[in-house]
Amino acid sequence: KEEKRLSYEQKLENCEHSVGKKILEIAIAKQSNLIASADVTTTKELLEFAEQVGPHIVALKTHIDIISDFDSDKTILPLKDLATKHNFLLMEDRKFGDIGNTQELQYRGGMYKISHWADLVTSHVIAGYQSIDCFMNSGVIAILSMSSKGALTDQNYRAEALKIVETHPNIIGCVAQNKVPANVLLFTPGVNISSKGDDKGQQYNTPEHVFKNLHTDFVIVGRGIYKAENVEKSAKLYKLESWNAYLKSL
Ligand code: BMP
Repeated sequence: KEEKRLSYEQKLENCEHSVGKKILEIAIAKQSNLIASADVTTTKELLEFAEQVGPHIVALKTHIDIISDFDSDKTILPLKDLATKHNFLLMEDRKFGDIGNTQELQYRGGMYKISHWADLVTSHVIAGYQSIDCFMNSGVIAILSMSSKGALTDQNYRAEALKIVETHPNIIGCVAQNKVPANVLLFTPGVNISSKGDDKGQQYNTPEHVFKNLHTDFVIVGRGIYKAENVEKSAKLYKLESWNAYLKSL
């Protein structure tokens, strides 16, 4: 018999990490399991986007190093204010992938000072269990597998990575395109309602597919929202479709 998926309420009971709890509480309060990916390249676009999608999301995912005019006062301070105003978390999709010492420098220092503002960070676990110890101020979402065609994250890699996901106290969940044990929070990118993929290897599934077949907890949507003619309307649509798909999968 198929393993039943757990509800956000059940996951909240089992969750020990404060940021893991927070994202689940926001999901329940806002009836949303949507993370919008803000893959825009200026501070102005980033803040406008956050203002428009803020009411509908649990987290805003950034690639902070693609912002051409990054400035911690002008970019991060207003972004944090918007996160407070609309009750969403900030998730920096840095995909760390180095030894612990280097990751610590990248996480705490440089111009982005990610540790000062990111509630969540993504990281590969390719450098082993201890490489994740440095992420003390954020919840870590580990990359288990990737959405692009030909990704090298095969079954053996995923099984080894999952052991780290299930035992490291800094890790709150993982990014994957496959089912994971019910106690692990699953974040799934590569979600789009109207497209099957792009010409750079990205592959898309629908919200319906990922909630039904993968028991995903949170969908991550980029171009489906930020490239839409009406950004707010599209965020609302993805929020509704994904929430309904979650309810159906219970
Ligand atoms: P889009 O929906 O426009 O394809 O964007 C997907 C976003 O999710 C991008 O920011 C990308 O970096 C990220 N992502 C992904 O697409 N696949 C993965 O396996 C992991 C990701 O973080």
